[in-house]
Formats: sequence, structure tokens, C-alpha cells
Amino acid sequence: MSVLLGEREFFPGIGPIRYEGPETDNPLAFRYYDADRVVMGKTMREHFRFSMAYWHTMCGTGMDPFGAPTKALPWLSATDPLQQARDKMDAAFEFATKLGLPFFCFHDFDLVAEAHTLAESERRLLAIAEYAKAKIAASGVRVLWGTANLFSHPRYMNGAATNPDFAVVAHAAAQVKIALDLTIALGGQGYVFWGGREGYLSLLNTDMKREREHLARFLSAARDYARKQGFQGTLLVEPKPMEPSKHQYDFDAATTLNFLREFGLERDFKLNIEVNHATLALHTFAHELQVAADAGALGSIDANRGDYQNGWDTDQFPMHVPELTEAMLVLLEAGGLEGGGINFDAKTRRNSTDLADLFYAHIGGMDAFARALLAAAAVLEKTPYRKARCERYASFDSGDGQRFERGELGLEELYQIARQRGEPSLHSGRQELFENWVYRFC
Ligand code: XUL
Ligand code: CO
Repeated sequence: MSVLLGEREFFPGIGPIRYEGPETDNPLAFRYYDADRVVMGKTMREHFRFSMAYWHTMCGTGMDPFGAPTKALPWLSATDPLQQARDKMDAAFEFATKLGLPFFCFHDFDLVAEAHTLAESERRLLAIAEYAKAKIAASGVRVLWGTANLFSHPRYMNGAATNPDFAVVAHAAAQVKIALDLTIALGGQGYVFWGGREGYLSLLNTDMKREREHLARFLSAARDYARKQGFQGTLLVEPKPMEPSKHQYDFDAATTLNFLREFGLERDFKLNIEVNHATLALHTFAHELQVAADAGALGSIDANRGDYQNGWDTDQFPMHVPELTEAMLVLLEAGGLEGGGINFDAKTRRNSTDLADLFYAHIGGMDAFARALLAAAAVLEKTPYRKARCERYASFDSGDGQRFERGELGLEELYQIARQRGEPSLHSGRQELFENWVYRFC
């Protein structure tokens, strides 16, 4: 394999990661992720469409609010911004190629450092886009989705699309236009809006109604522009309840769907569901997937996991097979993602300072999803799980139950039926049996 195709090899000593099966002792091999293996009619590659998050994997230096960077990433050493961007991209494509990751996701200024003016930033982005196009063509690694970073720069401290100052809203819109152009130029399959600062720190100084209307206007304008440019891909909103804002308007899947419907955006936008955002909203990952799937809006997934003790957005790599199995059940029953993939929006810990740790993390995450897929498929194929769940609702399949579902019974008719039938008998929910069916394979 060529190292695609930079001048330097950034991960020397690490070759292509291959499937070696569950018995291997090789830490740089897959035990379960076998890209060509067919599970319920699709290969694992097609089920997952795994993606690398540029911001964590290429830009994450280990810096946190309490301390300096811990990770000396060799691709960040150049001082010239475009040279640094090219080195970073060489490292990104070498990494994705060695791991067999078919996609990557990026924010505009993950690719190249933001400049002091919008015009200079755009010039830099256009330059790196040309470089990226050649790398994409040479490697076959493609863009799952792009986005704009509308939360790091101080100008966004009061929000981007929901900023009380129109000048900031316009600047954010300009950034989205450029990021959409970039995503389209690189053949991106989707475009994500995550509103980290679209919310408030204090309701006392916030006109929430007006801010939400501005957000809807902003998304409409972005949608119109993207479609005018011929973008066929999926537009996605990524819900999160808080952090960095105290309260974010896209709190969770249900809130975001309500927002999209309120402003007539539901036909164009789907959801990008992130595990740790689900748990921050006090939901499970599976719950958020189910809410999105039931609305026909299950677009894409940001894969990671939180911490059960502290409740932060820790963005750890997903490793818990039972949790993922419940998620894969939802995904399989929903028929998969609508246009998206599984993006590892996850970071190695601050004290994981070896470059090999980036490989271990992604291998672990990909294997965990593969195990979960196999487990979920076994649940669906070998246990009465699905049938038993249907049977719980059998009383609505005929007779008065069916008439109720069809809207043919009013409250007076229901009153008469209840009087005739007397006290309902109890039917077990058999939760433990359902759990046994699922966890038997995890
Ligand atoms: C932040 C987060 C973002 C989005 C893209 O919690 O998940 O990285 O995925 O802006
Ligand atoms: Co995310």
C-alpha cells in the first residue's frame, strides 16, 4: 500500500489494519469488523460507513480547561498555516487509509487555521480544497459531511445564527456559505448544523422567541443556497441539550423535530444523533435514534460515549457492546441511516499520548459496532424479540382496538366498551425476558 501520498509517513511502523478474527492477539487488527462480511443483506462497510472526525483525531492536542497540550502531533509542527494544513491532511489520509475508514468529517477551520479576515480565510480554504480533491481522488476516502465552526471564535460568544447582533449573524452566514461551497466541491454527502452556542447562558437577557425565529431563517437561507448550488446531500441538525451554552435550542431529537416542523423545515433537514448528547439530555442513545427513526429523520450518527459517573460530554470512544446492540436494533429495524454514516466524534484521553492510541481507539470503536451489529442481527434472526413486541399490541389488530386506531371510537363508545368488558386482565411486559434475548448475544 502506498502511504497516500504525502512526503512523510506520520504513523511509521503501522501498516494497514486488517481483520484477523476474534482469536488474534494483535492489538493493531480487527477482531470483529470485517468490512466485506454480509450481515442481514448488507456488508459491514455499507451498514456503518465509518468516518473520522478531523477535529478530534487530527487537531486534538489534549489541551483542556485545566492544562496545556499533552500530545505532540507531528503534522502540526509547521508554522506556515497552509503547510501545516497540507501536513495535517497527509496525516489524515494516511490514517484513514490504514484503518480502512471510508469517510471523514470536518469543520472549515479544522482543515486550515482561520485567518484574520474572512477573505483570507476563504482563500486558505480554497487552496486546501484543491489539495483535498487530489487526496480524495487518490485514496477513495470521501467526505461524509462538512460543517462550519460557529462556536470557537470570540465573535460567537453570544451565539452565531441566534446572536443578538446582526453583524455576527451575517458573518456566521458567510462562513456557512463558504463551508457549503467547500463541502460541495469535495463531494460531501451531507452538511451538519450543530448549534453549540445557539441557546442562552441566561434567559434574563435573552429573547428566546426572536432567537429561535432567527435560527429558522438562517437554516432556511442555508437550505435555499445549498439546493441552488445543486447540493443533493442530506442537511442535518445535531441535537445537544447544553455545553457550551447552559441551554441549547436543539435540546434533543424531539425538541429539534418540533423546531423543524414549527418552521416548515422538516422536509429538508434530518438529524445527526450523537451518543453523548443523548445521555446529556438524560436519554439513551437508542431512545434518540428511535425518536428520529419514527419521524423518518434518522440521518447520521456521531459515535462516542459519555461517562456514567460524571455526566459530562467526555466524547470517549464507544466500547460498550450491550449499549450499542440496543442502538443497532433500532438502526436495523429502521432500515439504516438516511444518507449518513457513523462518525467517530470521539477523542482519546488526554494522557493517551502515543500516536498508536489513535489507532487503538478507532479499532476498538469499529469492533464494538461490529459486535453490536452481529448481536442485533442474531436477536432479530434467532429470538422471538420482534414477534413478542408485536404481540403486546395484538389487541389493536382487530375488533374494537383496530376501530380505536382508525379513529372510529369516541369517548362515549369507549365508555360503553369498558363497562361491558369489566376489569382488564394483567399482561406481563416480560422485560427481563426481552433483556435475556438481547444480552445473550452481547
Ligand atoms: C460537539 C459536537 C460537534 C459537532 C460538530 O459536542 O458534537 O463536534 O459534531 O460541530
Ligand atoms: Co458531534
